[in-house]
Amino acid sequence: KILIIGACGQIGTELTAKLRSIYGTDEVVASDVRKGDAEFVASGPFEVVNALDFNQVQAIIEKHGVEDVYLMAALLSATAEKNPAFAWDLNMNSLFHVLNIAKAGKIKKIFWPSSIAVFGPTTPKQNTPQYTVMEPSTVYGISKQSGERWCEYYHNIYGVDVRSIRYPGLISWSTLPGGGTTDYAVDIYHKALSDGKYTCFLSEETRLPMMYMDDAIRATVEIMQAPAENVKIRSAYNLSAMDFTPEEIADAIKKHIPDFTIDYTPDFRQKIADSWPQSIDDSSARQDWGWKHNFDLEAMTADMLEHLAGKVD
Ligand code: VAH
Repeated sequence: KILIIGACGQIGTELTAKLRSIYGTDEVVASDVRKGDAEFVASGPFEVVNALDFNQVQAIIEKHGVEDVYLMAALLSATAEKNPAFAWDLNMNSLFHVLNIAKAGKIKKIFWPSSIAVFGPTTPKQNTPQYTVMEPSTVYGISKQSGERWCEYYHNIYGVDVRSIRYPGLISWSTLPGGGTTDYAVDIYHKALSDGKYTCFLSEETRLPMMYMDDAIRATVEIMQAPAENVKIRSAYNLSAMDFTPEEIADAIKKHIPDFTIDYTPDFRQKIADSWPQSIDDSSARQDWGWKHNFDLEAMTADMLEHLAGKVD
């Protein structure tokens, strides 16, 4: 059995659907701190679980005979800056609970998401290597860097099989993002269809590593299905697909919606974006477990607009 904690989130929702399509609905228990949308909750086994409550998490794992846990609950970069203490508590202690339950032998495999937010202003910004200077300047980035250190420690010292990926900004049509700095790259498609224009909270030349959700979900499944001996890095793997600026994604949209216009009013999230890399070297993931991306900016834009065209109010 598989348990997804944080199943109602931007990644969790699509990850639940994908894992159920692979392993069968009844094999995948979705959980979140509160019930998500009724249709999703009714789509298969669902439990209300507070990721910060050790006993609740352990009880659900024992009740369902869970072997693999995907811990997707976290506060993302922008929200975490407004709530540092809670962000540290949720992002770190939820991880400790799952690592300790695995250390006790009650879980076989853990997936825990890291992020390019582990890199900071002193990190080389172009083609950022797997191993480099990492001085994250956001609460979220600090929690993800610390989490990576603990994942590697629990693997090396206690033999816990935990696997992790440094996700870039993720873009999906079926789920709205939750409080990230890269959320503009989702909002822009919705606004292009509903208003024909978009006011971007990052400046036009802000280049960031990005990935279509289809690719991110497939990478998550592939690293978890990889033979343990192939997962040589137990902190977290760099992962990449593309990088673009708000101006470049706007130009890609204009090819489908010629009258679309964009303007820029950078806010507090500009400082967060400026601390992150512009492009990522993910050669280790490609070498160790055969990672390769499918979607580039043009393919993502066509797929996003096609799916959203019928959906946007
Ligand atoms: C965020 N979407 O913006 C997340 C992600 C690299 C960005 O970690 O916080």
